[in-house]
Amino acid sequence: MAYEPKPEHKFTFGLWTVGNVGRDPFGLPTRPPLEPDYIVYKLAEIGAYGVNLHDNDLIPVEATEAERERILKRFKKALQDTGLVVPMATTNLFGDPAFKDGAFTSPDARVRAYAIQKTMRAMDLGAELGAKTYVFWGGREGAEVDAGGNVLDALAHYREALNFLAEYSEDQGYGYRFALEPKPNEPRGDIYLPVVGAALGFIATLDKPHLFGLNPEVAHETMAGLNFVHAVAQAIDAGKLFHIDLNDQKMGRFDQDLRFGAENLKTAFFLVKLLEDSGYDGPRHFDAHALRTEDEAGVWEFAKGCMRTYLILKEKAERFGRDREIQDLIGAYKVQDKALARLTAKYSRENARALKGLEFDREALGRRGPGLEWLDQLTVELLLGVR
Ligand code: XLS
Ligand code: MG
Ligand code: MG
Repeated sequence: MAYEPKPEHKFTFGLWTVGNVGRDPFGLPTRPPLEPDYIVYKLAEIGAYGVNLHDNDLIPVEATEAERERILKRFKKALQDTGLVVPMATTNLFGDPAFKDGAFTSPDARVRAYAIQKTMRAMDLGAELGAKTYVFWGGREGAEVDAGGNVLDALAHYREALNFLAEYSEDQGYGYRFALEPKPNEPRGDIYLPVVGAALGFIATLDKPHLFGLNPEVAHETMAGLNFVHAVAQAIDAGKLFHIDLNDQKMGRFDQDLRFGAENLKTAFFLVKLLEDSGYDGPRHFDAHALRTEDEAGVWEFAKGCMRTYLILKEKAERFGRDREIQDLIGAYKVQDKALARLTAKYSRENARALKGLEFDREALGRRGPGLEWLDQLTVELLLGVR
C-alpha cells in the first residue's frame, strides 16, 4: 500500500496526543480517556514506531508505589508485545496548581525544589522505559505581569535547574540528551525562552551545552507569526535539532495542535524536505490531537492522517529534487562564481585588497529577476499533483 507508515519511518505520538480528551478552556471533555497500554496497541496497529510521555500521562501523581508497579507492568508488556519504543520522555510541570507561577523559575524556592525532584523521578521513569531524549517544555515558566520583577531571577533559576538535572542524568548514567521546547505564550501570557533562537542563546550559557538542544514545534513558532522552517534550519545549522514536534496551526489563533499538514501545506512540505534533505535521523513526533468534535474513530483517522501526509510530502520532496525544470531554475537562481567565492570565503589581506579593487555592475545586479515567481508556481503545481 502506498504511503503506509512503518516503524522505520520513526513516527511517534505522545500518550497525551491521541489520548487527548477534547477539553478546552470553555468546555468539558468530549471523549473518554484511553488506557496507556491500549494506546500502545493501537499505535502499533497503525504503523507507529514509538510512544512518548509525560510522567503523569502514565503514572497519576497520587499513585502509590504498588499502583505505579501495576501500571508500569501493563505498559511494558504492551511495548514488548508490539515492539513500540519510548524514545522521549518529559515532565508535567504545568498542570498542578503548585506550578501556577512557574516550576524551575518559580520565585518560591519550595516550588523550584519540588519541580527538580519531580523531574528527577520522571527522568528515572523515562530511563526505565528506554528514553534517550528528555524534553523540557516550560509551560508555566513565564508571567502575565512583570510587577514581581522575576525575569532575571527566573533565567538564573532556569539555568540552575537545567545544570542540576544534566548532572543528575550523567551521575545516573542515563545518557539523556535534553531538548528545550520553546513556545511564545499559552498557557501563560508570556513564556520565557519564547522561540528557537532564544533557546539556542540560553543553551550557550549552560554548564554542559553539548547535552542540550532543541525540540521545536510547528504550532509554537507559527503562533508567534514566525517562519517555522527557518527556525528549524537554524537549529540544524547549530547542530541542535534533537527532536521535533509536528502539528499545524493557524497564525494568530489559540494553540490548536492541528493534524500535521492540515493548515499550512507549503510550510509542511518545505519542513519535510528540510528534515529529509538534512539527514535528520530522530523521531518524527506528532504533538497534535484530534479535533474536539471527534469520537475515538476520528482520533485514529487523525493519527493516520499525520503520518500519511508526512509520507506524501516526503515523496513530493523527492519529486521536487528530480524535477529537471525546477532544479535548473534553482541552479540559475543560485549564481555561482568560483573566483569571487574564493575571495569572500575567508578573510586575508590579499583577499580584502583584491575585493576592494573589483568593479561591480551594480545596476545590472539590481535589474536581474531571479525567477522566483515561476519556481514557486511550479512548486505549487507539484504540490497540487499536476506535475
Ligand atoms: C504544549 C507543548 C507540550 C510539550 C510537551 O504546547 O507542545 O505538549 O510538547 O510537554
Ligand atoms: Mg504545543
Ligand atoms: Mg510540543
